[in-house]
Amino acid sequence: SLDVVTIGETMVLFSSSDQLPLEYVNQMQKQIGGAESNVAIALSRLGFKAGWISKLGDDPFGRYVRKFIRGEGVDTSAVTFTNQAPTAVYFKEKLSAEEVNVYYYRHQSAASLLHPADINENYLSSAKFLHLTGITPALSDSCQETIFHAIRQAKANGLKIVFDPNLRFKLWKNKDKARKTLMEMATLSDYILPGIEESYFLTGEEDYEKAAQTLLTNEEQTIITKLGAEGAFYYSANESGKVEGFPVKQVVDPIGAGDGFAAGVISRLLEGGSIREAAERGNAVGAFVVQMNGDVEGVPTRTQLDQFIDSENTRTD
Ligand code: KDG
Repeated sequence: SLDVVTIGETMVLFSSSDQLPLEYVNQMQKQIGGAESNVAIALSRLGFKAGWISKLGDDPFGRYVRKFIRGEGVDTSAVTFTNQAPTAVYFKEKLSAEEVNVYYYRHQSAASLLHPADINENYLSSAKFLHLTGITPALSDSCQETIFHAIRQAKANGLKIVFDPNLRFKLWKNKDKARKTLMEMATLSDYILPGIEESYFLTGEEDYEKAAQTLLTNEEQTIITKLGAEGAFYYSANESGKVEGFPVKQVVDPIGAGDGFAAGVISRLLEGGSIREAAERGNAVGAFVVQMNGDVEGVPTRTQLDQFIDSENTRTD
């Protein structure tokens, strides 16, 4: 049985250690990136059992992606391969530590062929949480159907749904469609983890507390809004509050921080922690991720995380 199941596309990622416009970069390194597998890998490093559902091309990149994710201890038994489409690739352009652009080569990729039949109900129902992001429904119509199908199965089997809007304008044909689809997913979710700008986009508000109130559409839900270095704001029918961010020595690569945050939140909820503790854990994991190159390389192990939190709690300066 699993603690968490997640569904989404993972791409091979090429990036350069040089801070240069991509057109002048000559050497690149090969890594992987995919919001949902980033979360699964992070949960696995923190000691939980995560399963990742996806489709990969029957090609060297597909095999590389599966090997990497499986090597991190994530269950990949529900991943399928197709020879109808290739594994997606993406390129990261780093102009400065904070200014990072991404270029996708993922249109009609293998994962865009994900279909409701790729979700095995027995597999899904063995987990306690289903983690989803707003990236997957933007990939294709069949991906969107797959996500809503999974949501129905999760609800029928008593799983809690954690939703990260992960708004990617490059993938959506228009903003109204993006807003409508992401709001529909939010309404069906138990935990919604928007970034501050995403919460504004979805609700039309310009204040994160008001935006969180608007995102809450039923009494059972919890909103945790990521405020970057400022920490996080949590809001539910019974409680609300703000937690401080952890100090970060140097931001090296911000991509993947939100996924680390989601994994931190879910890990604490799995331990029976409070919403406030979950938000704190999310911040701690996010702080690790931004201090290392790569989308997932910076995620701490359980031991590293515990040491970091202990040292923060005993800090006297
Ligand atoms: O959250 C980080 C992800 O955005 C990154 O790993 C790649 O999944 C990705 C995407 O679609 O941008």
